[in-house]
Amino acid sequence: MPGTAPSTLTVAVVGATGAVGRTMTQVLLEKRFPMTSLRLLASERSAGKSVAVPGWGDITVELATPDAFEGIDIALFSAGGGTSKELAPEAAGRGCTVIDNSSAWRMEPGIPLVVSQVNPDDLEAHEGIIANPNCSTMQLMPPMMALRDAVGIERMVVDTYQAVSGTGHKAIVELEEQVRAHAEGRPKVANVYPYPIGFNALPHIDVFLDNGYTKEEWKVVTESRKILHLPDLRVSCTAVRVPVFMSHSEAVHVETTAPITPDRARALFAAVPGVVVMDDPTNKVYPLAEQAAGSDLVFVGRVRQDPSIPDERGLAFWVVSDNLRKGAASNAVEIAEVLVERGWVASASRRGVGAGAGGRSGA
Ligand code: NAP
Ligand code: 3JN
Repeated sequence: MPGTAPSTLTVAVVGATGAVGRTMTQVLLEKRFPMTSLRLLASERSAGKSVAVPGWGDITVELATPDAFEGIDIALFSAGGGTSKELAPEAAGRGCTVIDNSSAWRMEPGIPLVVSQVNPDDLEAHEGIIANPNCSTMQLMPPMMALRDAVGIERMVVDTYQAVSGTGHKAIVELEEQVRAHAEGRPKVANVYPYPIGFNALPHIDVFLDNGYTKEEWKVVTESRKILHLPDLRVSCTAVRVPVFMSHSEAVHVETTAPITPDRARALFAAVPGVVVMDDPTNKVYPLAEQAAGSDLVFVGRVRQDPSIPDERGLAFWVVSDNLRKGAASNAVEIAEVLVERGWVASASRRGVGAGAGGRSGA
């Protein structure tokens, strides 16, 4: 039975001074999220500093400690996996619903891993911690859901072209500096990445695993299976960092169970909320990273048959989305919106869905 949403909501952004945290605050304000109080949390490096928040005045950044979560209804975390591991259970134990943007909890059984328009029903059973997927997984899921539901999917091969903003503000500054250095004939100095990212393509995102894949690539494999409820889906991924500031692009090859034509796929994609099909190559219409930046939409184009798969069961397409918005902050806020709409802000046990009962926003 759904609980009742509190009439006054206190929301916290944890990691509020970072690239993702700042976007989370911006998206909360843009969407007019129904909060009556906004708290900004970070480490001791930023605690005590003041942040100007349009419409809310200057908000003082607080130190993220377990007790800081007393009285907070929803906390959007983007302060790294270590902070999430330590503080998310502390927050949840104090009645706060955590929407975590790190990889710390994504593959934990019982923790919902949710793309707002793909598997929102998975939120109902949450026990205080909800995981937001990796940005590369995120933008793939709405079109893949459409194919799964219409014709079934057997296999997916994804190659990513990822923007430097996925590494945070320091990587944006490094690319800018390397572009300047190139123009001025100076050497390009790499600090953030193992090699210069300027005028380069680095097939190395996150650490290498024993199986030869990077952790970023393996997140796409495992997270896709969990979100789509397809534990046996065959997936391979190559993740590449490219000298783009904003928006990740992906080349996707899918083997479907039943035949599908590109025309039908375009119609299926266009019917998914939050997906826009841009596919008129003769007029040079296809999704571009620069155009997607600042949008919460997922753009799909270059839809064509993959002739390497028989019986019209192969499809190739190109997916682009703003990695800091739909890929991180906007999906987290969309999850919070679903929780409020459905009265699921408190955990299932506090709502009385599980063994427990009672709770601040419980029925
Ligand atoms: P960033 O720009 O470096 O910001 C990190 C933020 O975390 C800052 O606000 C920092 O606060 C805070 N922080 C660091 N250690 C902390 C601690 N011990 N306690 C509290 N706050 C702490 O990084 P970002 O690019 O925003 O990314 C942040 C995290 O979001 C990543 O580590 C990752 O887990 C996640 N992320 C997810 C996606 C995705 O695909 N969904 C994409 C990018 C990032 P100070 O100002 O005090 O240092
Ligand atoms: O590199 C990108 O484009 C996305 C980066 C995501 C990221 C960066 C640092 C740590 C993550 C993530 O969300 O998977 C993490 C992490 O929490 O593992």
